Amino acid sequence: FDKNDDGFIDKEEFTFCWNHWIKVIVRPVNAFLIVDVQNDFISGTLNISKCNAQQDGSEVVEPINRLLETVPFDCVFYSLDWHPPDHVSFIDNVHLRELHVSSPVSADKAQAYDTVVFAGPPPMRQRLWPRHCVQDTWGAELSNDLKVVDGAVKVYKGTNSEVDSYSVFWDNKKLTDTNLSLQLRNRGATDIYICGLAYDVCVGATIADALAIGYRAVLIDDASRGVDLADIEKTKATIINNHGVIVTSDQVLAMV
Ligand code: VGL
Ligand code: ZN
Repeated sequence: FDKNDDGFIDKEEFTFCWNHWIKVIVRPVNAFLIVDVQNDFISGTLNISKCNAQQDGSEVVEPINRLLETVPFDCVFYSLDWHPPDHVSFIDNVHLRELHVSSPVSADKAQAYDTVVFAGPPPMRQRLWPRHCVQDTWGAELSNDLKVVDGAVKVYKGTNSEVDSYSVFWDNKKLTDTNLSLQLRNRGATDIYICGLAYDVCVGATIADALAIGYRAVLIDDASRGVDLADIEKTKATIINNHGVIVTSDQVLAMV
């Protein structure tokens, strides 16, 4: 600071600098994470509208596009469920691996959406799904209607045949990090806005990890659709209990 004739710091200059720096210091760095808005979940083999909650996955596209066009997020991430053909979560692969004696269902009786226990070691609980989001297939592509902004980063998960990955941060056994946490750290992110498919599966697991890491995490309710109504309610309760925030896309738009 320049000193005045009386030897004191100029008050106007000090106030200007303080106001500038305090804004820099407390300014949030907002990341937008769009989870698994892929063809298979909307109209393909794991079409969530055929699941218990009967929600239409395509309905997330419009609010997400509106947010992308209106809100100046500091960084945007798109995650993709990206499985190899022999992935452990596919019902038609259940015979490829041995089940543990404690498995509630045998390989011969198992159907899509059942939970089994694979032998391991260690034993591993796994919900079985129809074959979906196989790498480099149409079903794994992002919805054609979804806006993809310049400079956005794509994060691929579920690429290890032997372990499923619901969270965009880590696989279900926390063996491997997807690189999302490093990318968020590099950008100095403080707040993460999360939405997409499926509310009670990958969106829920991702926001739980974001909160556990210590991010301020915000779930955009009307930009998410899920599989099971009871599980969606459990997901919301977990978010609230862990000091996350649930908002509508209109509330996010109103902040601009
Ligand atoms: C998902 C089931 C299986 C999801 C991924 O993206 O929510 N759900 N794989
Ligand atoms: Zn999957």
